[in-house]
Amino acid sequence: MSIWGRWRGRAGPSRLPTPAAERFHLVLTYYQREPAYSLGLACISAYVKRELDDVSVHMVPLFLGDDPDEYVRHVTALEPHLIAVAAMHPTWMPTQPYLDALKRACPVTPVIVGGYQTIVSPHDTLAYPGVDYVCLGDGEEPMVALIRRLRGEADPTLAIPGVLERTMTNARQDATPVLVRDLTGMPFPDYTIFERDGDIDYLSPRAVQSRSLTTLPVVSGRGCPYRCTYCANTTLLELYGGKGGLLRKYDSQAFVLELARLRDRYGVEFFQFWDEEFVYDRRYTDRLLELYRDVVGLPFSMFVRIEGMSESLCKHAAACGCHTMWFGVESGSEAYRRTHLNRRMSNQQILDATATARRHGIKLMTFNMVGMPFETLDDIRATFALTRTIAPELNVVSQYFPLPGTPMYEVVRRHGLLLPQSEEQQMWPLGRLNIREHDGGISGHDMRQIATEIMQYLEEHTLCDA
Ligand code: B12
Repeated sequence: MSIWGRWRGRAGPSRLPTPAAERFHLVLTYYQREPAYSLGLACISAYVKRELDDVSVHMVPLFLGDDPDEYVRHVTALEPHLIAVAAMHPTWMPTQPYLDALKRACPVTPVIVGGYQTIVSPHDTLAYPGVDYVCLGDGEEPMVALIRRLRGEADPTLAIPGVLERTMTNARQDATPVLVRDLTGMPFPDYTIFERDGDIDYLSPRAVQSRSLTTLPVVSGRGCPYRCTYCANTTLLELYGGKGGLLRKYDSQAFVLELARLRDRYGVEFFQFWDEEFVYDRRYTDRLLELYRDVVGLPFSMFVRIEGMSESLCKHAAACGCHTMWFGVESGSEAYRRTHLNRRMSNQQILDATATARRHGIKLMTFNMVGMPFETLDDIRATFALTRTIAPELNVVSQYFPLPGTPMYEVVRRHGLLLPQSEEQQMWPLGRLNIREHDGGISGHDMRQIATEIMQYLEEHTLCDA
């Protein structure tokens, strides 16, 4: 009796592999406006490959404007036994037409969706035709359990922890999200799934560092201790029972050796640390940076909060190769930040921190949001006055987008400012409000006006390395 057999034919929608094929084909896919890594899927791939034999993992990214038929041809050619979709709230709607096309082409191939969309809105996602399973938290263990189930190695009548499934009655579902509590036992993300002819340079995320450098995003851990009202991290803090549960780190020694391996494997010339907040644990970060300097020795960038940009941190980071610090300003109005964003730093603190970084030769990339609820034209003018003073090498401006599960989403919903979501919204240019016009907020007309000025500023003031 082959390993596949005991529960053959009783599972939900599935296309069990014939004994001859034996290998289980897992297709990972995610929608992005422009080419970008999905570290979430890379972590899942690494764990599935470590825990299960006979599984082939294929990545089929989906980009804005991709032809659905071409995409379906690409996916079906891989003869998937399971299709795993990563989705954020803003990318879920644009993903749907491709899911529809997939389901028309291979109706019995099961589809699981995971990521922030399902962490925040699991039932809405499961209700979408063509979705068979949704993952409620971290995906590593649930994916292994689901593959075992689909291969007939687990009792299909038993619920899979952390997974909701369409064909199972709610009563029997185990809706407890499975959370990776300790990263030190987990494999590092599997970047091979992004390779094209053994190369990954085509995905190098551009920022302030030179466009010619092979750049790789990495994370030394997961989680952020802060509760900014517009960010999904607040949802994660609830999910993990506070920062004690959410903040996790890889073993620093093992992590640095992994970076050295990736450097040599892919000819990496620059690392971007994509940890939401890289320095909240100074003892860990200081040790990691020393090891990094001695073992890896490449320039890098990091996400950091203003409060973390102290003299000692900037001095140490610069000495270890820090090229750029990325941080959120979001709004230049102290009052708006304090009242609406739960961000209490003063403008003077922001200016002192950026001066400290500059003194140590560190470049700056800042993030602003515009079009937020109860944000006035004067507030946005204050944002750009402060940005001009900071004069970052690169300033990224996003049009505020209400994210379900965040405190600010509740404010928008409570005040009746939600707009019906549309696929096109993804493509809306900066300057088009993603919420209804309202008293005390900027008008649509003024938003378009100031957006033109912002784009002009960005054109004239973006100073990326040649
Ligand atoms: C790195 C990052 C990016 C990167 C890469 C995004 C990507 N493809 O993953 C870039 C810079 C491209 C990016 C862009 C954007 N981002 Co971003 N980003 C992040 C960040 C900082 C870290 C995400 C990460 O890699 N975590 C580490 C990995 C290992 O964890 P993970 O992704 O959570 O994956 C685990 C689970 O979620 C789950 N899982 C994930 N995918 C799947 C799939 C399946 C099938 C399963 C079963 C499980 C599963 O298992 C994984 C392993 O345990 C988060 C902040 C945060 N708090 O996480 C914001 C975050 C994800 N981004 C967010 C947003 C809104 C965006 C933008 C829309 C912003 C904008 N307006 O442009 C754009 C979207 C771009 C686009 N549409 O193309 C939001 C999403 C919120 C939401 N409710 O959807 C977050 C949470 C930040 C926030 N402000 O709230 N982002």
